[in-house]
Amino acid sequence: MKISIITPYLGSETTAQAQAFLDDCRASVEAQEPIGTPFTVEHLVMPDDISGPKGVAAMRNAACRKACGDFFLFLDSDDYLGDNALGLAADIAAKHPGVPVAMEKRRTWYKRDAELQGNGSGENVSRPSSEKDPEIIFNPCSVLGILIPVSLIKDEFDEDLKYYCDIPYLSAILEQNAAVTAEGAYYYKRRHNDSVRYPALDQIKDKNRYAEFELACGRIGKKTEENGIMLDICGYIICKMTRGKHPEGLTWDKDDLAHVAGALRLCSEDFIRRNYKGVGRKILLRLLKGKCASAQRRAALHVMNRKKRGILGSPLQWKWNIYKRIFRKLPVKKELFLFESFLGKSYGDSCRAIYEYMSEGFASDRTKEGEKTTPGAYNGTRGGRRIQFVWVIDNKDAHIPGRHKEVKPQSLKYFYYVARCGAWINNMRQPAWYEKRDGVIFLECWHGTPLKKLVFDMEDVHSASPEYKMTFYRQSRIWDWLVSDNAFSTNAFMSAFLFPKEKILELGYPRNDLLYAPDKERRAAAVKEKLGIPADKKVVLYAPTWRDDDFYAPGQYKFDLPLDLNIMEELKDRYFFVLRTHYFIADHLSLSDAQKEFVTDCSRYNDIGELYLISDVLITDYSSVFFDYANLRRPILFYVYDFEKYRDTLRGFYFDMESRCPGPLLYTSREVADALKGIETVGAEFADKYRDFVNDFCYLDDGGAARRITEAVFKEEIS
Ligand code: C2G
Repeated sequence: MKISIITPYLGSETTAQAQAFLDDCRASVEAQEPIGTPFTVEHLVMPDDISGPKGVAAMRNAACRKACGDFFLFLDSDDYLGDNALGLAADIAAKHPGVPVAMEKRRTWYKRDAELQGNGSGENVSRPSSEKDPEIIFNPCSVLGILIPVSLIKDEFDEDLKYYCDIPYLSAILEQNAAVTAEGAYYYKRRHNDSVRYPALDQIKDKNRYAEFELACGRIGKKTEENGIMLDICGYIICKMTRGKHPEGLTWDKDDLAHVAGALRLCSEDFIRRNYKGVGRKILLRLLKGKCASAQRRAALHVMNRKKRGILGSPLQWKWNIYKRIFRKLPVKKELFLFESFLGKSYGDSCRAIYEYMSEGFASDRTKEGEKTTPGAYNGTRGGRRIQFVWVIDNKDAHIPGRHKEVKPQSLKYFYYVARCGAWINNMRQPAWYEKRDGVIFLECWHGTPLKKLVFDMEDVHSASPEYKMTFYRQSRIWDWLVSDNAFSTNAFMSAFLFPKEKILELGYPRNDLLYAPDKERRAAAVKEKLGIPADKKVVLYAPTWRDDDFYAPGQYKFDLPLDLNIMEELKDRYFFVLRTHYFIADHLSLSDAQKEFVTDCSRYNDIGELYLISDVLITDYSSVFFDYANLRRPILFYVYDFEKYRDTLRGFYFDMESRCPGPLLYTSREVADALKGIETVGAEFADKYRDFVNDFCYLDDGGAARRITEAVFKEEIS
């Protein structure tokens, strides 16, 4: 048996990601071995013309003309085969001569290694139905992953069809013989997480898509109901219409709906009643009778119910409605400055430093009332009105000084201030629904120099929101300014956020001003006392980052303390441990009474900057905390128990940790304890690397970043 595998490689697929996808595709073919029935394989990868792309159909036709196998198998360049897929399919084909053999299809976000080693997503989507997750859009009548005997192939692909050339092609084959399934033979259909630079065909916004769909469906033969084609078409329509919004980000209009209804022309009412029930049946029947608007209303109601919102909506949706219909109609208050740090979980980070720098200016107002002045601080009005400060905060330990208002995240007041503020100073992404109004300045401080790859530099996205590249892209387009701590971060932000250099303020991190404060010793002593840490103990701060693939829901990540406290206990005469989980971590650490004698949990502590001040040693992993901490020139240990997985699967790094980190990479709690015992030796051993590291990453921090940023952004604005 000779199998010709046909892979078009489109002209648009020029990105490194497309190449990586193709490498996976090729590797998956090379890994195929016969199980019982012997076979040979020719893999025909047909690159499209970059200067004048001809499209999938033309590339497939060109490859088919060259192919000399007895079977064709169409495999897209962004997909791959599971292990033994071909062997299993060939065995079935040998038992059923002249019959097409369909592999089971799985959709995945991940590359081959991750998927096949069990870190993937792999949902089976061989047959769509209204009950299935509507996010899974199935290609109707897809030729992919079907071992087709060449004797069944009559026509070429229609090169005028850009998206749906498979429909008439495959229906002509299946009309002769329905396919049998090769169970356990997987065809992995890979989802594209970068729809900005490398959209899959089903992510392309094209107003003509549904007209072509109708046209392609019009070319299928009469026996469509018997061989699964109509099931595919109907399933596809239900999936598309019950996605919640228009699947390609456009809006459903009358024409689209009429085309979708037109695609059902060869389908009978009886067929729909036999195969569908519930909402799927209702939508299809309405379309069949030409009641397109009614079908769409039914689909929208289904989406609303699925989200458990009901007709009236959730409380959050109500607030959002008031925001949209009332608050946003009120004029922008240019003098209203909104501050938010880590989603309102803390009064800290660069937003705090900028606020304190700005608000101290008002201390000079207070002199008139006999209070103390802070000289050199910022003072002002915007749009002729005195600046008002509002903090988004939900942390009982946050004691925000100065004249300001506080609002809780997601409260009605929050929506009010978000709608009306004239400046928003944030260190994370704003909500996806926020639309910036004229005259508003959005200052994005961000939250760290990146070691781990971010957004568009990440290959696969393993976190709870796999579509986060697109969302991030949309959100970051409204940022007027983005703060960067060093030239390295600037470059990373340009490639990771696709962000323009002109809008990046490479002026140091305001949050690190604290580490240069003249009274930092006094502040550290006060914090130590507040936390009840014995003054005679050295303090170790353990601050790891989060793991993308270990979550309950978006923004709610799991955490099992990897540091063995039984081993750390050996060091309790010398050290006191401060544990600090990342703000995404939902799990709470539980400490026994005995452990509380040498450990404290400061995960909810307001500002990690103050914890840097009190600690003598930092233990971290891949978190950006060490870039900031290095400003203190104190020892840093890297406890990287899952180094290879983090580097090769979860994220990847911007530089080689082994050669550039200013401290040792340690893999077990025992190694950490030993390093702590000999911390002086560590210091001496890493002195040169530490110096280079500080020169590369901390050279802008000097205690004056908040002033520089405030002046760069607001000097012209504020009088
Ligand atoms: N942080 C913290 N406690 C931790 C870890 C982090 O308070 N245990 C705070 C620090 O201010 C840190 C910031 O959160 O700088 C960002 O945390 P990261 O671990 O670096 O991870 P992430 O939030 O994914 O940010 O470009 C910055 C990062 O690399 C991405």
